[in-house]
Amino acid sequence: MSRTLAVLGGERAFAELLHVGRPNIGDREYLLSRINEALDRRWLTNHGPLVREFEERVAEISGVKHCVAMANGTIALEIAIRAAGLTGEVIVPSFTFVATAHALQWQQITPVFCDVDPRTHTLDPKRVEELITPRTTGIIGVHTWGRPCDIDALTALAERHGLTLLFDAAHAFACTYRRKGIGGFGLAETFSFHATKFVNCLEGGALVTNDDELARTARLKQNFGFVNLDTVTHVGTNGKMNEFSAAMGLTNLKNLCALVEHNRTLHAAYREHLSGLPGVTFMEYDDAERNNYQYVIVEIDAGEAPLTRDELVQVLFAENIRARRYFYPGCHRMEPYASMFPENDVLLPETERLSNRVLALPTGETLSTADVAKVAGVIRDALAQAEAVRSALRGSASRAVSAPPSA
Ligand code: T4K
Repeated sequence: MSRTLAVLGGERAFAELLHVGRPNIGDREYLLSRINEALDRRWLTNHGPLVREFEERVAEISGVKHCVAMANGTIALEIAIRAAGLTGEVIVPSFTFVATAHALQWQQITPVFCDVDPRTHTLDPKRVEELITPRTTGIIGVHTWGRPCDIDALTALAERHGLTLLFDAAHAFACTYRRKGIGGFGLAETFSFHATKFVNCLEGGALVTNDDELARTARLKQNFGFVNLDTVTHVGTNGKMNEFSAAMGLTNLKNLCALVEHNRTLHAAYREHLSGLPGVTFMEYDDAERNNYQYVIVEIDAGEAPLTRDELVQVLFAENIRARRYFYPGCHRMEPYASMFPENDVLLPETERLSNRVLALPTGETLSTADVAKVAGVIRDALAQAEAVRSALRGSASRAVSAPPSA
């Protein structure tokens, strides 16, 4: 029996806000005991024992030689870019979180935006090749939603043109590509362990690599360039992770299998409840690989679905379900890039299309399969009553409904 939607005057489906990216906390006793250890030691940052343990675990799970834990995913990317010696122009997708582009522009390197493959949402290698110029020094692929880029094609392309290949693996910790851990591809890869990621360090990130020299340089750059107490050999910054962050990360890692399994169960539940809806495409993961299932992504086709993605967002917000329009708009529509490259609106058709179709739904430790059934039920009901919903959104009721945020 369907309930009355909040936009049509019914009760909200959830009394409290349901977020995409609600932090996973895990075993609080364990977390507090690890924090207490650090307090007892009075060793709070600067490559302390908890950070070293976290680095070892991340390297082991990713199957790589080196992990340098960082203060966040953005600085991990900035340091990877700098340690790899990138300059001039670097090819990146526009369909990504803006940190990927900013990490370049912050260092006076021009991000050259490339379109994505509409099936995979990741860099289209054919389009990448068209953008290579004499100023190009590298390519940064993004394993969007934890689904790996076409790594083989990008690796071959980078080798053919003598370019450095890096991966922004912010979404892809604990995933594999051809059964090999994400982390070991390109010259280096970077993870984000932000509070909203399925393994979180409050704020945190990591650079992972099998390259000894890159790891050494990255570690120096992360710590002001100090090689010992008094000697500085590199321009550096402060990108260090602190001990409390590592304690949070270790707490999530202790629970890693259960976290992934829970995400997988919720993902499967969404798939079941959302199947067969007109104009709604559910993003699948390749079950032959290891995935973290941390994103539940649907695409709403404005031509086929009775409501647009943005109308659905308004319906969901009214129910206290904070579904997110990742990545809307594409980076090329954000400043300074929109002014730098006004022509990108027409040069990136797939990015434009995706950024108007994609919707991220809540998942993670704080949700149950019953919650998923409720969220999916709202989507089903809204699509089934599209005409009434649309006129409510247009009419007086819409004034009471929070509009989706503009970015
Ligand atoms: N590359 C890629 C591809 C990335 O996706 C990201 C980050 C990066 C690089 C950079 O990594 P970091 O430097 O961030 O480590 C969120 C995250 O802030 C961001 O880390 C993430 N990607 C991006 C995809 O999503 P916002 O601005 O959309 O959402 P935010 O942080 O406001 O949080 C989302 C929701 O989560 C909120 O509505 C409320 C809830 N929330 C958030 C926090 C922080 C909580 O319930 N508790 C919390 O503590 O960026």
